[in-house]
Amino acid sequence: MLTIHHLANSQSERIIWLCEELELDYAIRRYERRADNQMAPPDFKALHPLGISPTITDGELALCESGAIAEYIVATHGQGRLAVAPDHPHYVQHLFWFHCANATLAGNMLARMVLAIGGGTMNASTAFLEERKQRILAMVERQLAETHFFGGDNVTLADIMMVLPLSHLHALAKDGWSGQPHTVAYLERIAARPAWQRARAKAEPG
Ligand SMILES: N[C@@H](CCC(=O)N[C@@H](CS)C(=O)NCC(=O)O)C(=O)O
Repeated sequence: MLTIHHLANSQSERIIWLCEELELDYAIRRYERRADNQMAPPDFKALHPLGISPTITDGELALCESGAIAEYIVATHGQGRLAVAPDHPHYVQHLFWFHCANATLAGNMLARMVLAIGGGTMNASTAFLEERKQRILAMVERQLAETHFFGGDNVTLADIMMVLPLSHLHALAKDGWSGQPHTVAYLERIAARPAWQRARAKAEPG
């Protein structure tokens, strides 16, 4: 059976949300983070050589990486729903945001986190990352002024990938993100979706 190995408060929420949007029959196995360093526990690390969340298992298969997992589930369990075909008018837009989410936006946030562990003061590295993040956020805001979702008029895999990093940035924004009104409205639209609400309840019950 398709099983999401869900590390508490982690990116596997994306995959739970995807499975709820697709209304799939699947299982969740939850793991708490290690108290000493907040990493995944040994039984989670044993699932796959990379040992990061999300990890899914499906029969003999164990797979990591949100983007690979999302594409796998849509292709093998979701009859291609939430993917965008090359002949769709929003295909390239969808493709761009699907990849930008992890490759540039989440990568930027991870680099900031690593630099913060090493001291946290503003320097050339953090200035570089900040400038790139601001450019992405300006693009996000322009995109969401034009279309309701990252792949056009409906939720697609691009949203499955983009919502998590944007939600983290929203939570960190001190002024309610007044400079990103369309982005905030987008996150509210997502939060109102029944599939999102079911996913949140399953990911972090109580
Ligand atoms: N690029 C990966 C990133 C996965 C990742 O960094 N997961 C974190 C949680 S959000 C994790 O597993 N941390 C615990 C650990 O490394 O032990 C993806 O999108 O799946």
